[in-house]
Amino acid sequence: MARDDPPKSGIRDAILWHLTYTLGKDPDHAQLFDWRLALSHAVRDRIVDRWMESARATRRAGARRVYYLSMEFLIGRLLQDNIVNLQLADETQAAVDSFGLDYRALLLDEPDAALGNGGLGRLAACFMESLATIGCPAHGYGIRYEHGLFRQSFAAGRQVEAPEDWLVQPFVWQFERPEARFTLGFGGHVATHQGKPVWEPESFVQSEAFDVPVIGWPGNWANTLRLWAGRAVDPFDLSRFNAGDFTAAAEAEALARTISRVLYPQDSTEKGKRLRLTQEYFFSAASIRDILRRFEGEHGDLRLLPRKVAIQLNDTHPAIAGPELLRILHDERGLPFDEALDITRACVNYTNHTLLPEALESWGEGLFSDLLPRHLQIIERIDAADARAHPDRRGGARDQGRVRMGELAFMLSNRVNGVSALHTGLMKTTVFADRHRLHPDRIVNQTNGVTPRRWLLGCNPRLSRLICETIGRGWIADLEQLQRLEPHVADDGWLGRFAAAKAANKADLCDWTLREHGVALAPDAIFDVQIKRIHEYKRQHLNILEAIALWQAMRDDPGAGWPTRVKIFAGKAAPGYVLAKQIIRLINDVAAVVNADPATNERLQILYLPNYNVTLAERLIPAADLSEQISTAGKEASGTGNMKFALNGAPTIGTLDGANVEIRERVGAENFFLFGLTAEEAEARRLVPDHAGRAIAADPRLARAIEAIRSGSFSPDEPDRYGDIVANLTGADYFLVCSDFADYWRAQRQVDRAYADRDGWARMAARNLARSGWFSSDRAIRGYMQDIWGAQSLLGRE
Ligand code: CJB
Repeated sequence: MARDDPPKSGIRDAILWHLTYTLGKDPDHAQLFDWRLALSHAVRDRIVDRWMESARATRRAGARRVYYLSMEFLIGRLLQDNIVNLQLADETQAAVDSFGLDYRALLLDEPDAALGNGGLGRLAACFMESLATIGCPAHGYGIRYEHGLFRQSFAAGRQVEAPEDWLVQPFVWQFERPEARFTLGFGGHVATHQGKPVWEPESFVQSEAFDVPVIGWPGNWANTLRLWAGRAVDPFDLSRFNAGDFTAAAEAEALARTISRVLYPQDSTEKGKRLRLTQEYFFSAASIRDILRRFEGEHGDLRLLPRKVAIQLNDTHPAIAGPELLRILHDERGLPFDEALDITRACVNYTNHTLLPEALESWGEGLFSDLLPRHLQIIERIDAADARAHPDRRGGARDQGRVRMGELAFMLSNRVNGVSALHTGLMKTTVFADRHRLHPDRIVNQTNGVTPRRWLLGCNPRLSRLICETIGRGWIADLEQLQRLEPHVADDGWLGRFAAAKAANKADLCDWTLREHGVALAPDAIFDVQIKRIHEYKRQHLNILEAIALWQAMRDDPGAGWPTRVKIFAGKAAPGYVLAKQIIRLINDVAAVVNADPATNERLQILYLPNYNVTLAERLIPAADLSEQISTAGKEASGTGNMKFALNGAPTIGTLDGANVEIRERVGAENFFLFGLTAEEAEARRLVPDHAGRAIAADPRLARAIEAIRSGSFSPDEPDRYGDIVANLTGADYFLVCSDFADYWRAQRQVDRAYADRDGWARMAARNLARSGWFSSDRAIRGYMQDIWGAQSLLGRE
């Protein structure tokens, strides 16, 4: 090996080169870690030229750029994704094999970058990948959290949180950009100079940029994900150090770094914390400055901004970007306020991801003016202008001493979108009913999607191989081509291969649970999987109640021919969400009792896997038979896990909620196990006095399952451990667990019967795959490009 340029031709030589010259390791002594970093560098080298060429092409075309602002990018591991998208999988595997290393172990050595909580953050990651695949010039902007979402383990069934430390290892995919630093102000007051308001902040923080290239399939275009880290303006106070106060000398740096230290672990709930608002302003303001710097480097006239810039707010977390842009245009660039407002609104769009009232962000005006005094004044002016334009409006951005970020984002957006047809419809009739009346064209729908590169090609190689052998490779960039599988579903030979791929994936999962968790699963069982954040509206407790009832029924009638079932759960609860944590503990307690029961444990197993993350999802989804999507109708905005399961040939048992509605429409009602109240019926049911009591009285199975929990069958050492859950279920039961139980039980027994006919089941599963093409994030992104951003692909194949 010569110290020459790193070889570009063969990946094998490139790995050896980087091992020697980048890592400084002799192959004879290299650890898995060294090999993985060497491979990552070799792969990264193959992205960079494309990346630079994409940036050049964008500049040449003077094209409109899309800026996706998101507090969360749940990107997971990147090595395999990049290898797959560069079409290097076969060559890389051969090279790694030739070194006598385990390819999968090498890929799994990479830390899982959990810079997000759940669906919202994962959607942002899928969208970045699709933008690159389509060749839409785009930048993602987020925060480079030192600690991503906490690591979850269980102690006696209870969730225990530990800090996540992905950045302890070198993050090969990032490029530090010291030149793109911005100094951002906080606090202080607004002075008047020559009749004009001037914000005089009290303190300053710098934003430092780290760029991660995102390469699309099949390696023709790369965009940038720019993540901001907090840095002190003056990192070190030498005079304090010299005076002997060593800790204080580094205080400014510690404070600044706090901003990008941790991801807030709330999901679908907001905790009004000052640091959270600081994070939101920090990354929004840095991003707006970066956008303006780029624009002004290429164009002179700020009035051109809307033709060159489309900003997407992923939920309200970056909503302060609107007032910040307006502030800079008006206060710093001198545009009249109304013109600055029009330009801002022509650039900005907002995606709403939830209707749950507890998740709609608002900030006390006191905190707001403390941290962002000039922005509060600007919001007052926006609100006043809105009140003048719509004297009959019912509410503004400021209400009872609070700043409501949803209203603000709506007012400052050209388009506002929901994430499934049902959710968008409900936005128009509930949270944004008044706004929709005033602006009937502003709300549009863009049903979510998932990237098929990660969620089929990468995570399910067996099924992908079968698909490629059957219909070629066109589906990878055009997922609707999966329809071409449809005629093969009737072919027994093909169906057998399809079923064999699923069986092999299940066998892999069994090996893994045995190796990692010491749990032997029955490979022939129905793998019934519910993996997502733990939340009352997602109703993991409905699932475990059904498991209890099933266990009781099996004990009553052991000879009834019950099919074998493995119920798999995974998911984290927000650390402060007491009831969600109780649900986790209950599932673990029930699992301990049920799994130890010799009368039933050949037929029913319950497994709660700790530390759910992207990697675990990639492992579980290809091995699933049944997808649990059982939220209370009207509460799950879309769901995206539901799409991943269908795409991997796992039929859904679910309610008419979020994108389940559209999945059922597309895969066919006969290939979907529907149960439960509709959103409308759910609203009506809540008005029925004692609806839970009535449902319990009408269903002895439900009554008995609840009674088992209440009497301490699963917590004999502490019988009233689950008093809160029981009180909730038998009392208000806002999420209608009891009302939906009987129908859920019925649908589950329908699953039992359907699964007994293995060919019938395989056909159903294959039809889920063949009809899921529409749920690609490529389709979703094309929708945004056309209906919201007015953006074009620069790849010349659109
Ligand atoms: N969502 O993950 C989150 N976090 C929130 O704070 C609010 C919503 C989820 O966003 C996904 C992407 O749009 C949706 O599929 C999901 O239904 C929603 O809960």
